Amino acid sequence: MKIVAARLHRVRLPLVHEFRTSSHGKSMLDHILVELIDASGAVGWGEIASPSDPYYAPETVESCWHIAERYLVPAILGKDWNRPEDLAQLWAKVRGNQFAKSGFDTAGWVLWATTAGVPLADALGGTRTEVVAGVSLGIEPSIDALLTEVERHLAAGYPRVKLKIAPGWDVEPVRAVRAAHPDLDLHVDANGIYTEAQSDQLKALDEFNLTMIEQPFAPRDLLAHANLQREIATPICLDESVETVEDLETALSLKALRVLNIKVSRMGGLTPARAAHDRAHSAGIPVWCGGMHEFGIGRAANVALSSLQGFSLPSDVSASAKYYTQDVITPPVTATQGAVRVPTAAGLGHEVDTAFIAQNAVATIELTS
Ligand code: OSB
Ligand code: MG
Repeated sequence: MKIVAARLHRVRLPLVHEFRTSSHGKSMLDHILVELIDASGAVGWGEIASPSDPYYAPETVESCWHIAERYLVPAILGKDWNRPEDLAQLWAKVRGNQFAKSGFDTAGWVLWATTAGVPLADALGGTRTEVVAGVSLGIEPSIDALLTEVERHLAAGYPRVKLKIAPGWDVEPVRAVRAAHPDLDLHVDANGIYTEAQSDQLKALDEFNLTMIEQPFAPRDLLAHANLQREIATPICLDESVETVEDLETALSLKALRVLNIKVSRMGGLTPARAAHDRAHSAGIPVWCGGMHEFGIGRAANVALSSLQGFSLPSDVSASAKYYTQDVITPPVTATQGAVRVPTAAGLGHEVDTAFIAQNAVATIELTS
């Protein structure tokens, strides 16, 4: 296959409900949609779901646009390739910048699966026909407001709830949610905000029967995670710490995790995300697919990835409607009683709504070979 043209669309959508984590708060999001066109005219779409600020990872929407326009598009235009796994070779000289790469890797997979006439999930080797969705709830203005949010999502059928925590918003909200829902599959995510000196606050969470504590410490501080894991029964899950399969290998040998959150964006695409799944699965580590508030294109890719066997825990693949009133794909991703059906149509399995994208684009460029 040969990419002859690429378009980047920076699309802005308002969020249904403001989302706040230990590191940032947002009421609208700009994601970059990557449209790759091959010599036969076939199209593959991908999504760069970088937050606008460098608070989750070092990348921003602007850095992604720059890397995409200046390095990634030129690396692939006019080059021959056979399988989506081959694409990464073309941009191998570009270090890091996983969010930017992820949009291109995903677009390559979608283009390949579309051309081959197979669903994206099948192309990846997925076997599940349906994936279980969990919700991620941000830091709320009060415990009552949080309890209301939990109720609302349980009523919608989601079987797992993850709560964002931060110093000052940890033991008390968790105690309140656990008291109201003794059997709920509940976990917390600190987005790396605690220091090892604050470990006592995290140990205090051990009594609430949480499914996991996600990324308590800074991304590079694998030793702190290993130290805490030795002292608590609750499994530690890594998110920000694992950007490459080599990071996972290091974390495994340090026993710094018992669960892995795999994000397509954070790892640089479906190819490395699948490799991380394979490695974790062989090490007996359960995985789930994390989200970055993806628009429909990235969301559908997450659903396809979650159809792989090792994704045995609920993934952040809630319905588009949790975040957006209208999505860039039709139909949007929907969940029924907390489960999302894996599409059986070729490629992404959803139509891309190019008119809606054009209406909401704040910048577009086209590059050709
Ligand atoms: O750590 O999982 C995270 C959103 C932005 C930055 C970091 C995270 C998140 C989420 C989003 O939790 C969950 C979703 O997309 O459903
Ligand atoms: Mg996380």
